[in-house]
Amino acid sequence: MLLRHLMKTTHKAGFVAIVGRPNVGKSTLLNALIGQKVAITSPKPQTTRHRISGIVTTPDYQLVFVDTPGMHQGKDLLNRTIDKVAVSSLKDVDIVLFVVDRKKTAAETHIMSYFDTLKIPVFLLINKIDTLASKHEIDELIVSYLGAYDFAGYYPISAKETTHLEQLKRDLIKLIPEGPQYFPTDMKSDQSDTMMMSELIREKILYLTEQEVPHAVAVQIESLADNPKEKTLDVGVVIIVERSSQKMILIGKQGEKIKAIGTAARKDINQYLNRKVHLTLWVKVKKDWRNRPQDLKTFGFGD
Ligand SMILES: Nc1nc2c(ncn2[C@@H]2O[C@H](COP(=O)(O)OP(=O)(O)OP(=O)(O)O)[C@@H](O)[C@H]2O)c(=O)[nH]1
Ligand SMILES: [Mg+2]
Repeated sequence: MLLRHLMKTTHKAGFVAIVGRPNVGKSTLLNALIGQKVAITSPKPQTTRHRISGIVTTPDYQLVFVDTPGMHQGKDLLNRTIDKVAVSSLKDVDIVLFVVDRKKTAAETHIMSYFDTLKIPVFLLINKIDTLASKHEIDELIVSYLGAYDFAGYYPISAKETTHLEQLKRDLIKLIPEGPQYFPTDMKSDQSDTMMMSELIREKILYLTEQEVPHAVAVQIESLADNPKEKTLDVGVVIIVERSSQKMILIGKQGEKIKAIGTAARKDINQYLNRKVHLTLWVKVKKDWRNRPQDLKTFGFGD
């Protein structure tokens, strides 16, 4: 009787890394698994730049999902620094989810080479199955990965439509070890409110600008102040770009672009913080910041 009671109360805890090429849907998957938006997503590659954990807590277990930047062997220092973040996330986790959205190519093979030294289960997740026409297409995709790595499981999913995610979660819970609850029950993410604010602003820039501009941007929250008179949180934001031509694009004709970015970001931040915010956006040029180690450090990149 006592033994049964003890067995029933055994608590499990595990860390699960989400890795893959840019734009395959890793952050969309993270949000779907957590059940709320903890990471920004966009149709443009290289959306995620930092490791972000999302946390699922129940009385019986805690699953910590670690979203990572898409791995893609980029050339500039920022991208190389970001790639290292993804690779280092493979250490210190219990399970890896390798997300793909197409048949195996050299890019996927390169990522799989990092799995060779791992002694933990790696699941292959075939995402975006809502865009595939038939089961036959899904099978063909899986077949292209057979023999490339000894995956612990194959999961056709749709992060966008949350297809087959419950099955995936159930299997993860089976594999994670016994362990304590590492994070408080109500904590959904390890990202601070300030970080999330700057990410939401960057998300709007990803949606509202084109070509190299979104990737040349860093967003920094410079000041936060309660405004009791207006009952708002006043937020001063600096958007850093690499060239004055990018600054002009970001501001737009008669400031239209920056205004649209501010309006869209304000709406999301209001909702996220559940309070009214007032954003003041400044655009500054910092030449070639993506290749300057000191600037990267200042903007919080690296491990
Ligand atoms: N149709 C469909 N689209 C999806 C699915 N999952 C993600 N997407 C879309 O794919 C795009 C990229 O999604 P993200 O979640 O930002 O991708 P990511 O892998 O985190 O990208 P990086 O952070 O750049 O590495 C977005 O437009 C998503 O809406 C899916 O299951 N089906
Ligand atoms: Mg992402």
